[in-house]
Amino acid sequence: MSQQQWIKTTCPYCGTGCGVEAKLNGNAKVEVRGDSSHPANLGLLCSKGAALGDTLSNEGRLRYALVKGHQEPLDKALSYVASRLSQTLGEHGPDSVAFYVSGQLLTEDYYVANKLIKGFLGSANIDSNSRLCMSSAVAGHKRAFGEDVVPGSYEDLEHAELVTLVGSNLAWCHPIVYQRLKRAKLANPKLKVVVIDPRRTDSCDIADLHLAVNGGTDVALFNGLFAYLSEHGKLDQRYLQQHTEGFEPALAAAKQDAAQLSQLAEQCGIEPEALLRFYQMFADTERCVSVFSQGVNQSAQGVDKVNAIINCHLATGKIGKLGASAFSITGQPNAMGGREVGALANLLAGHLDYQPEHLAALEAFWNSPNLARRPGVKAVDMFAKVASGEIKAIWIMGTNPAVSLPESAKVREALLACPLVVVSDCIAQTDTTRYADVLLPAAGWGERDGMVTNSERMLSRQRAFIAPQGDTKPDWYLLSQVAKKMGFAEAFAYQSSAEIFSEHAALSGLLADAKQRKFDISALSGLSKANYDALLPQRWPVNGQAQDTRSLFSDGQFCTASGKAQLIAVNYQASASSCSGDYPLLLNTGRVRDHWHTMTRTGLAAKLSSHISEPMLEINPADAASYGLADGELVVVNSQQGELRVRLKLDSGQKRGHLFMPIHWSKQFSSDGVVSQLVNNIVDPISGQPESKYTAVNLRPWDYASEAVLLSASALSLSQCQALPAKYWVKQKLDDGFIYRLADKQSPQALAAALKAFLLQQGQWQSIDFADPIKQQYRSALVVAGELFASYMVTAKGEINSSAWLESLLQQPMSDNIRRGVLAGTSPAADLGKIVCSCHQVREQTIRDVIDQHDCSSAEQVGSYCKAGTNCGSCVPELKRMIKLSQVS
Ligand SMILES: Nc1nc2c(c(=O)[nH]1)N[C@H]1C(S)=C(S)[C@@H](COP(=O)(O)OP(=O)(O)OC[C@H]3O[C@@H](n4cnc5c(=O)[nH]c(N)nc54)[C@H](O)[C@@H]3O)O[C@H]1N2
Ligand SMILES: Nc1nc2c(c(=O)[nH]1)N[C@H]1C(S)=C(S)[C@@H](COP(=O)(O)OP(=O)(O)OC[C@H]3O[C@@H](n4cnc5c(=O)[nH]c(N)nc54)[C@H](O)[C@@H]3O)O[C@H]1N2
Ligand code: SF4
Ligand SMILES: [Mo]
Repeated sequence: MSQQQWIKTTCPYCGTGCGVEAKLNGNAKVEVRGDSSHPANLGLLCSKGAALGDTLSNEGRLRYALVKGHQEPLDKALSYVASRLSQTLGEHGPDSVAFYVSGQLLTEDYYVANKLIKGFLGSANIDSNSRLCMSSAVAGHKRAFGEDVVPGSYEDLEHAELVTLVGSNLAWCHPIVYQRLKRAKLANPKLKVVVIDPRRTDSCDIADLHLAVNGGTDVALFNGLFAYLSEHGKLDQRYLQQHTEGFEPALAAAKQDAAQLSQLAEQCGIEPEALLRFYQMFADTERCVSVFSQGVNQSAQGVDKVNAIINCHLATGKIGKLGASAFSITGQPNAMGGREVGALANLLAGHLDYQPEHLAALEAFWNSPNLARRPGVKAVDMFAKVASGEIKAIWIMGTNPAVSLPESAKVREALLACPLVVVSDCIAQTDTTRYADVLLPAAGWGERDGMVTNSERMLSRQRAFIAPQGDTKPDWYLLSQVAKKMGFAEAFAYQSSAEIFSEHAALSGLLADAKQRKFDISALSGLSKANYDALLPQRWPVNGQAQDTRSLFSDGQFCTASGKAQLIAVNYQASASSCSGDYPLLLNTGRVRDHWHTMTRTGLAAKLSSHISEPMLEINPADAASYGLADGELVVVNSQQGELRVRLKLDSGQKRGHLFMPIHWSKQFSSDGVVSQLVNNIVDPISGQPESKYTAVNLRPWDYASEAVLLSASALSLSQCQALPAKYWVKQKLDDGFIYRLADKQSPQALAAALKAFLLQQGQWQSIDFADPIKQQYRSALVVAGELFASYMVTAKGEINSSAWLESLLQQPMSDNIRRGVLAGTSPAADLGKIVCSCHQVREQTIRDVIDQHDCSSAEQVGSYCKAGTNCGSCVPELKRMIKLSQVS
């Protein structure tokens, strides 16, 4: 492999599945750019994709295997895993072992994990973090279409005249799909966009209508639409007759929820006129696409929500046509691949089900000695069984459940008590690797090779372009070695991902005639390694028949026994976790623009860490006022599951009574940021997906006395600092070090003394100090040989306005400058504020200055002066808000 050539691969983040080109430059740094030949993104990348090179540092990398904390040769560690798994199986049977896997594994890793546990260990206890993500969509698709099929493709957006985003913040979570939508809207002024989301998100920037619904009310809203369509003669009777079943009971149920528009609107928390306007838009537009994501799936009624949406599309025949589709947009880069290989407890493999004919075919195909014959446990139950001791060995790969599962404190306790916890990861220290008896070094993005499938069923290759570090190996290799050591050498003799993919493709053709299965890529089985390596992105099915894969079900033939789609009778139910006197507020959780999940990768990039540098709790200003709380204050938020401290952010885009907190901060980055410790583990009864968007909570002030900003050239273990009893802290990566934000109950003077004592424990440093006891300001720099090691400023609660001068110290080698900085508490460099445009690193103040100086009235104008917003466009909504603000003031 030549290191200097651009290698085509795929972005490892969201389900958009953008094509990326990467290469090593002369300084051993990885450069990336968008792949203009990839059909998903045509060369565009968002801020996270563009910063991929910055996340490939050696920092914190897991390079070698560890058994009980001691480094071991990989082969020895794998032997240990094999013997402990065999022993557990022998003593306690197949139900005592479990694999918890991830939509970030490649298809080949996923396939081998599923084959090993279901086909050879005899247990179906394999579940994926996709349970927390896509499982309601999977179940909804199966109920409606007979198979888990996303009917549409991104091209639908370019052909639609109404795109409704339901519980999807596309602008931040699928930025390149959002850019496609935005461009489509510019090209076709008839295209209307509706956003259904309790929050006013950046996706509302291009919305013609925003329905700020009460959390959890989508079934009622779509039932109302169904009833409206019926009442106004807008159903497609011919389509219903020829291609569907279940119409009458589904409509009757819908009508029960929708007796009166005014009542319905009140239940949904919106104006009747707005609701009516949406209903009219849907009724009067032929080509409608409803894009839905976690605001739909992550609900105790997630599957019903999915079917309530699909019902409206089926009843109007708005499906299976370019520009007309119900479009579940997947979260992770290979969530779809995981569904193909069946690595969820209730799926088998290759879209086969637990039924005798399918089991027999799979058993023969795998030559399986011990095929699991019934579904295993789903994620939340899996960890409950780990806690109760029924599961005694768990292998976690490519996911961080100590942060991402609901009631995360209980998950941590379960892992602590489990006799065997194996974790494969690329990063040595995560909240989950802490609990590992065996840590296996997994090859990461750039080092591994395989297939992913994006939201629109597009298979794309991830290709390696850097050498693996230390003993790191792809997950399929780790799994195959353990399988061999457990006595299954023949079935796991894989030498390459190409061989595994070929087997997976062949399996997808099993029983192809017996069922109208859409997932069939059997034409790709038997690909040579060279052809696999050269494979161009393509959408399934790939079964040797010429067909247009952009819109499936265009012939009105579905995958059910009758060939007809099913309308499902669903009724709105209030959430099981209701807001009441003790917990009057609804906590919603989700994502921010520049971070990915538990930050193990995006947290390494300074570029991505500045847009939002601290976890925050967003609240409507009127709610904050009624609690007597101010913007920027640290507060305590508590639920029945636990409590944490978080910085309050007033945001008029929040609905009254609703709060929002991001999911990204783990214990590696903060003392209190793990929001899942508050989230209840109520799940959808069909899909088992947790209701991550809905937890009843309460709020109160936190009485702290002092705050600090601490700069350090190297990472510090603040959680170990005994002198900080309250220990609120958050860590942020900078280019040359780290910045910590702290708060404490001690006086500023005591906090300053505690910090100094802690820092002096780290080495023999000379300190330069400033103290103003009247103003309660304390500043200090610790220097050795003219080099800054750490510096901090401490003030009373709420008095820290900026940390810019501290950050600027890192770039100054001269101790005189440092001394001046500490004494003055100001920086020679101006405070430019947070980064707004990550791609071009443009900060807030620069943008404000440009707006003022040039009297800008559009984001394009701002971009022409300072480049902000001119690459991925994700910050354009923020630029527009800044322009609006400047016009008001
Ligand atoms: N930047 C970034 N992008 C990502 C990810 C990331 O970590 N960071 N993760 C990826 C993954 S795995 C996923 S699954 C996707 C998720 O992508 P999205 O689903 O778009 O993201 P979320 O922020 O989880 O939630 C979407 C919206 O649902 C709204 N919502 C909450 N409750 C309700 C409700 O009851 N009804 C309705 N209609 N809306 C509601 C929330 O307010 C939120 O704005 O993002 C992917 N892309
Ligand atoms: N409250 C709340 N909770 C949520 C959500 C929410 O909206 N609200 N969203 C849920 C959703 S949709 C999702 S998808 C989950 C995501 O949650 P997680 O899957 O737990 O989050 P990640 O940080 O993506 O974890 C991936 C881990 O895999 C490691 N890794 C990366 N590449 C590889 C590899 O090639 N091999 C191996 N073995 N490891 C690798 C990373 O270092 C990291 O530790 O969170 C869920 N939890
Ligand atoms: S939209 Fe961004 S994060 Fe998602 S695949 Fe494309 S570049 Fe990666
Ligand atoms: Mo997800």
